Formats: sequence, C-alpha cells, structure tokens
Amino acid sequence: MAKKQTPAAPPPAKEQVTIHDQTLVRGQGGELHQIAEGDAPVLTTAQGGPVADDQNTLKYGARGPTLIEDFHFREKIFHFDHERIPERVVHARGYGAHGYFETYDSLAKYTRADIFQRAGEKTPAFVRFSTVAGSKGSFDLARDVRGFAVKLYTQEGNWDIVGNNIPVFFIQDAIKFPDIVHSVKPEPDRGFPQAASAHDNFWDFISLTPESMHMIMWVMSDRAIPRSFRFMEGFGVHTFRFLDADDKSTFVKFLWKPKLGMQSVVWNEAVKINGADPDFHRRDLWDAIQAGDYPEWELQVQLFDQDFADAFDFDILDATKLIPEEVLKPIPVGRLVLDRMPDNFFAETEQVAFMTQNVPPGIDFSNDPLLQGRNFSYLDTQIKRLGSTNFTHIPINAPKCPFHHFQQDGHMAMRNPVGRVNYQPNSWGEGPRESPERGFRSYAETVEGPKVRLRAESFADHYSQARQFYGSQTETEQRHIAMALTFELSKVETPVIRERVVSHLLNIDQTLAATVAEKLGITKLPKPADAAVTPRDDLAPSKALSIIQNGPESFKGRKLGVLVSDGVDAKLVKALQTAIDKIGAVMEIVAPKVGGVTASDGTAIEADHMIDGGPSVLFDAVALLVSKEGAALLAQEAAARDFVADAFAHCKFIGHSVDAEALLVKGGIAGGEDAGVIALDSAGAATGFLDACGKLRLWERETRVKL
Ligand code: HDE
Repeated sequence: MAKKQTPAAPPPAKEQVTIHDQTLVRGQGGELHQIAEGDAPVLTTAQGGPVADDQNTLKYGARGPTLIEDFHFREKIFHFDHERIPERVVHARGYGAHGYFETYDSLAKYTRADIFQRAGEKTPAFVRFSTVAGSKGSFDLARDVRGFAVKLYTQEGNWDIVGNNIPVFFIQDAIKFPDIVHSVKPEPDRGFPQAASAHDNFWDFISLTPESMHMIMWVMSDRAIPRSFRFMEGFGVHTFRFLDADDKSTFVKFLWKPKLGMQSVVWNEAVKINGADPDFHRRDLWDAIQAGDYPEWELQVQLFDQDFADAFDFDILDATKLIPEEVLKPIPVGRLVLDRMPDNFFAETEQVAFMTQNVPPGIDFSNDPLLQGRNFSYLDTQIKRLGSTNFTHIPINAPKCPFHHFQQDGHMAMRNPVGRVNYQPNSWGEGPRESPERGFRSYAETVEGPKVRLRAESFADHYSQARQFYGSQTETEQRHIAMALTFELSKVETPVIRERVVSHLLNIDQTLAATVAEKLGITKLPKPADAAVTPRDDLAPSKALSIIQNGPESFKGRKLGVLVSDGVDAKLVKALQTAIDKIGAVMEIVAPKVGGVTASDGTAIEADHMIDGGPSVLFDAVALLVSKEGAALLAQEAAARDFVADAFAHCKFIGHSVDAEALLVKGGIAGGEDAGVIALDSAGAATGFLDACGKLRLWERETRVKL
C-alpha cells in the first residue's frame, strides 16, 4: 500500500515590511519580495504566464529534491545560461550613443548620396567607440587605437563609416589582419597580458612588419591614451569614392573633428585611472549626455581627383599613409551630435552591427586592399556574433527608410513577406522592383592585369610618413613617444626583438632611436633596418598631426576636482562653481567623507567623492580649498598627499587656498611652485585660475617632475 503523503503545511501568514516607502512581503526564508498590488504589472514567464512565487523552486517537501516539472525555474535558468553572445573578436569593449548628423550644404556636385543633397537635413545616427585589443570587461585607458564607428540611417539605407581615431593602419593587406590581431591579444599559452601591446608577441610581429612603422608612431603617441571619446578625432582611414548623378568619381577621405578640441592623458595617469575608474571613458560620455552637454564632431572631407592621386607622394590606396591636411585642405560638410544614450546597452551597443560594405548610392569603395578585405569580414562576423542572418531585424540594425526585399525565413525571422509573392520577376504585378536610376551603382572602373599575389611597389615606402609624423610633434609629444616605446619594449623579454625595433626607429629619427636604446640599456646601436625605399626627409611637418598644437585653449567640457575640508571658505567654493558654470565645465567636490563638510559660514557642502574614491587623475585640474586645520589633517592622509602629488606630476593646474600650505608641503610641491600652481586668495581669483586651466596642462613642468 502506498505510503500516505503528508500534506504540505499551509503557507505562513505573510508579514509586510515597509522600506523606503515600498511595501515588501517577508517570505518563508526571511527574504523580502514584491507582490503585485494596484496597477503594478504581474511578473510572468516569457510565455506570458503569471508567476506566483519567484523566490522558491518547486520541491518535493520543504527539504526535498527539486522537481523537473518547475517550468518557470527551468525557463528562467535556461535563458540566463544563454545570456552571453560572442564578444567582438576585436573592438570588444565599446560604448555607444544615439544622435544625429546634420548636413551643412548640398554636395550634389560631388555625390548623389541622399544624405548630402539638402542643407540642414538631419539623419539619425548611432556611434560606437571602442578599444581594439581588450576583452569586453577590460579597462578604458589601455594604450590602444580607439574605434570610431558611425551608423547613419539615411533615406537610402544605412551608411556605416567604421573608422578609428588614428588615420592610418598597421598593415596594408587584409590577409595580415588575423596575424596582427593574434599578436596583440593575450599570448595563447599564458592567457595574458590583457588589453596591452607591451609584450613579446606584439613587438615581434611589429618588428618583422616594417609597414606598421607609421602606425606605431601614432600608437606610441598620446593619441592612444585619449582623455575621453569627446576629445578625439575620427577617421574613415581608407580612400573612398563619391559618385555624382552621372557616376563621375571624386576620391574622398572622411575626418571627424571634435568640437571641444583634442586632449589626451599621460601614461602614468592612464595606469592610475584604470584602477580608480575602469569605466572612465564610458562614464564621461554618459555624464556629458545626461547633463545635456552633447558631444559634437564636424565631418570634414578631403576631396581629390585622379590627377591629384597620380601626383601625390604615396599611393592613395595604401592605408598606412595619410594625406596631410596642409597638402589637401579638408572641407567641413556636416556635424554629428550625440544626444541620447541607448535604453539598453545589450540591445543596442552590443548588438549593433557595423559593416564597411554598408554604403548608400553615391558612395563607393576604392581598391584599397584593406578595405576590400574588410568588406568581406564585417558581414561574416555578424553571423558568428549575432547568430542569425536576420541580424538586420534587430531594431538598432534595421534601416529607418522604407525597405522591401524577398529575403525570408532563417533563425529568429521577425519579418517575412506577406502574401504569395516572394520572388521576382513575377506575373502577379506585386512586390519591389529594381531601379537602375535610384539603385546603387558601382564605379565602372577599368581594371586589368594578371591574377597575382603581389604588393604594389607604390606601397613600399614604410618610413617617410612615420618620420613626418614624429617631426610634426612638439618636444613634449616627442618625449611621450620615446617614453611609450621605452615602456612597451621594457616589457619585451627577448633582447633581439627590442633591438629590431630600434633598428626601425633609426630609419625614423636618430635621436628617438638613441634615446630609446639608451633607456633600454642597449649600449651598441644596431644597424638601421633595410629599407625598401630610402626614407625621405623632405616632407614638411604637418601641424594638424599634433594634439598640443591644436589645443582648445579652453576648459569648456572639462572637469575640476575640488578637495575641501571642514572650515572651507564657502565664498570661494561658490565663486569657483559660478566661474565653472559660465564656461560650461563641471566641478566635483572631493572630501574626507562622502557626507561632505561644513563650510566656514556653517553651510553644508555635499561631496561627490571621498578622497579614496576621487583621486586627482579623474580630473583635468584641481583646487585645494582647505582650512588651516583641514590642511594639517589631510596632510597626514596618503590619499590626500597622492591627490596633490599626482596632479602636480601630471602637469595639471592646481588652485589652492592660502591655508593649503601644509598640504602643498606634504604633496611635495612647496618650493617647486610654478605658473600652474595658483593661489586663490580671493573669490575674484577663480576666473583667472580657470583661464589658466584652459591650457589644460603646464607641459613645461614635465621635465622637472621627471615622470
Ligand atoms: Fe575592423 N573589424 N577590421 N578595422 N573594426 C571589426 O567587426 C577587420 C580595421 C573597426 O563598434 C570586426 O563587427 C579586418 C580598420 C571598428 O562594432 C571584424 C580588418 C579599421 C570596429 C573586423 C580590419 C577598423 C571593427 C569585429 C583588416 C579602421 C568596431 C566585430 C582589413 C578604419 C565596430 C565586428 C563596432 C570591428 C575586421 C581593420 C575599424 C572582425 C578584416 C583599418 C571601429 O569584422
């Protein structure tokens, strides 16, 4: 006879608890949960079934095994187990935002692309910034190229400009892409380093690939450690074509210029930011957009014809070369404004699929072998990452113009043709038709030649533009390049690789090579690397290549960190805040406690950070507004001393109350004051201080602090 089952005990009376105005119910295990009341929606399964208990699995008795019959539990866990999709193989860590592109004037003379026909036209846009080497969860301040991918939802289909913040690339032919990427990723046997090029494999590949030398100069420059996405340029890199209504071709290169000017951090700062706020760049974009301070870039184009291309010093199909702005002046054609964060990071930023082959009628490719290879890669990678040919059904990837085609079925198909017709031509007089006038037409370029695996001879000069880039930098920027090379190569364990890199540097700049060699302890300089083409030294320096020479001379859009203590002069804090608001910058208060301090007049000042959580590396300039007692107390705290010492070492402008002396002494500044250390002896001094901050950094200090 079957044993009689004990009936389950009736559920205990539900105890109600009120926390922060919310009524919660205490469950059997003491846990608190929400029960639908009034208008609150009822929790359901993905199939829409209402859920009674989301806290406990269905069990045989209170302490018995879990029953497989619990479909709600199984559905919930099944879905969770499948939450991850493959991260991008490159550019995995990224951050996106919505906005719009506004066309300045009609470019009908050059292109029939609809987006460029009408002055003032606004086209919706989505932009994703990224690093290249690191995984999705890596830190923002890696020394790396930044992706700058723009999707423009035009009236004639999506146009993606999948660019970088550097106008050239490491390699000339797409077939080398897996090699360069493998070399920079964590080494396969040990699985490190993460998001770093400072290791043997990368520099081994680079030292064996002279075509990478121009790009290496850029990646070792401050361009690879930008202060934020808002302060970097973007480039389409390759040469493209504009085609007018008669299919006449004009070559075009695309450049994005940040309205707030360019700015980078120094390496020691980058290292510390990565610890203090690994999300530094994404937080910056989030904060700016939330505050209504919408980041903006101007789109500029370099336009040229075949005669210019034939006469230019380098091959315009070679992505390791650029056309200096002084040689071919860029023309402003529109502006890009980012004004809205995605509603959901995964749905939009993660699932967005950029593809170089997304071009509207009126824009076409050149034969750049890198671009040609990319046109295959981007479609292919979306299948792997998003898992279905129907990735264009995901809202972020769908066109925003009318579209009609007969592609159907497949995994996760959201839209299928309605009715009988799913092919053409058909006899039913239904469905879309081709349009020779409106449709995409390729430039009818005459191409002939043998089928070969050859690199054009016109691609052979690997050093001249590297030399031009280096020669176009200020002394400070050149010093940073030498420091970056030294740091990176100091992590390379194999001496012959270090020497090989120096042998390439000798073809770029003797002093640079000698400095790096000396710092690495290479006593005998190697022979310069064999160069297929003798490096030129007649290319004029280009000011546009330098960050510092293009400075904004304004603190607008930047952030001031103000370290305060009890007894702080309230008038001074207010004066700084007023001056900051006036120029459109941001001020954040750092205090011993996040609860804030009591000012001299008894008012409470709330803090944005406690000192440990708000080191000076998070700010563009700092002010030390402390009372005498406060200074003495803070001088005993390591975090406060670092706050001061780092700001000084990173060449930042430092404003201070007259009573801050004790802190300046312990921060190692006293006696070393320079034009960047400014006493705020009256409320009126705030404006002068912020004017000085417009220079962003006092680089003259750098050789003294010997960072
Ligand atoms: Fe990419 N690249 N790439 N790349 N790339 C990808 O596409 C590839 C190159 C760039 O925010 C992948 O969707 C090849 C140059 C950006 O989603 C992949 C070659 C430039 C992004 C791919 C290059 C870029 C990618 C990985 C050599 C600057 C991120 C995931 C011929 C002009 C877009 C994906 C985003 C992403 C292939 C070289 C920019 C694998 C084969 C040069 C900004 O398809």
